[in-house]
Amino acid sequence: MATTKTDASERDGDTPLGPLKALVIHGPNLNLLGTREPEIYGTVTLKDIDRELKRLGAELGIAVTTYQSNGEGAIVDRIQQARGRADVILINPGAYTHTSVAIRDALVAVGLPVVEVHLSNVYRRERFRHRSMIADIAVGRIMGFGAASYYLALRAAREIIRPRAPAGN
Ligand code: CA2
Repeated sequence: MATTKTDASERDGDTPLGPLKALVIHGPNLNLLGTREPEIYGTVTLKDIDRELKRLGAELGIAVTTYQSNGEGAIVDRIQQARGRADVILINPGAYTHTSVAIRDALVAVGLPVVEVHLSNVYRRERFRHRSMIADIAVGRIMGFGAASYYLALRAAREIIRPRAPAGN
């Protein structure tokens, strides 16, 4: 008899599948969250955000891996490593959003759907923050909701990543 599956780790009828995989990348200075400039970036720490992303991911059937680096090259390396290992990339490239052709090129090369995330609404800030090097290659952008931008982005990711076919298909 057919059963109704509500567990997101068992999609497509009765075939058990592994959870979808999201890689969340935080760019430079985001390790300082919660310790400086709370009026712009809030009081939540990056550790808090990562913990909530993993908890929410478990609820949504998404295995969440998080990564933070202050280095452009390190971020490029991490994006390249995601090929075949992640289904979607959520990225807040921090200040590199506005400058980095290298991060853009890596995201294009890896070919995974990308959700661009920002804590602040960059359009309410200085003009140089209005330009994003990845806006046009992202599936979508979520900004302005503080830490909740990440959680909304994870929910958005759940909508855009197609279930993988069962092994052998
Ligand atoms: O709003 C965002 O998420 C940004 O990506 C944050 C970047 C900024 O350069 C972008 O224009 C918008 C800056 C991240 C710096 O994070 C800090 C956190 C606490 C204290 C100081 C910096």
